[in-house]
Amino acid sequence: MNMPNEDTANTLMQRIAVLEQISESPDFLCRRFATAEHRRANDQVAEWMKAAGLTVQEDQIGNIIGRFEGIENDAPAIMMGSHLDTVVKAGKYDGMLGVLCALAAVEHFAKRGERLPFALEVVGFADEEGVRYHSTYLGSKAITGKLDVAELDRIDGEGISMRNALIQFGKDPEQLHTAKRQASDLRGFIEVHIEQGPVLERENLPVGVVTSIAGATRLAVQLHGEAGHAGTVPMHLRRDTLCAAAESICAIERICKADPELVGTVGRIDADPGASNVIPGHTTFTVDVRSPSDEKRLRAIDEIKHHILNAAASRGVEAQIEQPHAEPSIDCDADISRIMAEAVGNHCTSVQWIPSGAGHDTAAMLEMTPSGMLFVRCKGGISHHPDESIEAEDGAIAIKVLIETLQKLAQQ
Ligand code: HGY
Ligand code: MN
Ligand code: MN
Repeated sequence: MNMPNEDTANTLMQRIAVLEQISESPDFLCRRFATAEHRRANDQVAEWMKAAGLTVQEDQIGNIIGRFEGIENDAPAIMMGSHLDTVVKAGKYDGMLGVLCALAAVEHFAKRGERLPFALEVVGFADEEGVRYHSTYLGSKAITGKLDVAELDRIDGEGISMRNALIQFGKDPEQLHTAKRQASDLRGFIEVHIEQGPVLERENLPVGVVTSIAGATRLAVQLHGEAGHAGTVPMHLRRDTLCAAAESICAIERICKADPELVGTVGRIDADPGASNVIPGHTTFTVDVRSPSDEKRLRAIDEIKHHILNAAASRGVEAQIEQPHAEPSIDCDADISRIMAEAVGNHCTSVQWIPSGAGHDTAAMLEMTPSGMLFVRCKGGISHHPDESIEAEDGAIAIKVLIETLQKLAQQ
C-alpha cells in the first residue's frame, strides 16, 4: 500500500497556503474566533473533508468535524486535529498543520475505502489561542463539556459578548451543551503541531513525541488612577497607572527570570487616554505565566499579584486582577505516545521526547480521552510569527506517523 508521497506533501503545503489567505488583515495572518474569517476557514476545510468522503458537521461552538466511519457504523472514533484560529501576525502552521495532517491521514484510508475497527474524525477547533476573548480552548472544552457557560458573557475589544458573536456566527448559545461528546464516543485524540521550539532542529529530527504540556495562568489587569495634565500635575500628586504597570511588569520579569522553569510574558498593554501630554488614568495589561511545575507557577502568580497590588497602592491607584485562564501541567497518554513513538522510530534515527512549553487543545482533550501529541520540526523554533516554517518532507513524515499509529491502534 503506497504511503504518503510527494503529492501528499504538496497537497499539504498548498492547503496551508490557501488557509493563510483567510485573514482579517491583508498585511498579516490573523483569524479570530467566530469571525467572518473563521467562517471562511471552516467552509474551506469542510469542502476538503467532503471531497475526501467524510461526513461533516459543525457544532454549536464552531468546531468543524469530519468523520470517516469504521468497519461498524457509529463506532467510537480516534479524533485527530488541532485549531483553526490564530494569534495576531501569526505563522501559517500553528494549528492548521495539525488539522491538515489529520485530514491527509484520513484521506489515505478513505481513498482506499479501508475501514478500521474505529471511526476516524478530523477536527478543526474553533478557538485555542483565546485572542478574541482571552480564554483559551473554547472548542476543545466545548467537546469535553468543560466550557463554563459564564464564558458567554465575556466581552471582546469591540464590546461584543461571546454570546452575540456566536449568534452572529449562526449558532444558538443556548444549545452550546450539544457540542459535548460522550467519553464513549472517542477512543482517543492525537494532535500534530509544530514544535514551536528548537529541540528537533538541534537534534536534526523531523518529528518527536510530546511528553507533557506545561501549565499556564493568564491574568487580565486593570489599573484605575487619575488622568491629568503632563505639565501641571506635580509628581507627588499623581495617580499614574502606567507607572504602576511598568513597576509591575519589571517585577514579573524579575520573578520569572529567577527560575529557569518559569516563563512570564506581558503581551499586551493599553494606556488610556494614550496622549503623550496626559497622565494615563487607566491602564490594562495581560500576564501569561507558564511552568512544567504547577507549584512554581502558582507561587509566581501569587508573588506577581502581590507586586501589582503594591505598585498600585503606592501610587493611590486601584487594581483589578482577573484570571481568565489557568490550566495545570499535564502528561500525555502513555499508551498512545508509546505507539506513536514506535511509528516515529520507522522514520527517525532516534525518538525524541519533548515537553511542551506551549499550551495545546490536547491538554483539554486529556480531560476526556487518552490523548497524545506529535511535534514537527520548525525552522529556528520560530512561532507566533510570520516567519514560522516547516519542510514539506517533515509534514509528509508526520502524516506517515499518523497513519502508522492508526494502523497499530487498529491491530490492538
Ligand atoms: O499560547 C500558547 O501556548 C498556544 O499557542 N495557545
Ligand atoms: Mn499558538
Ligand atoms: Mn497552537
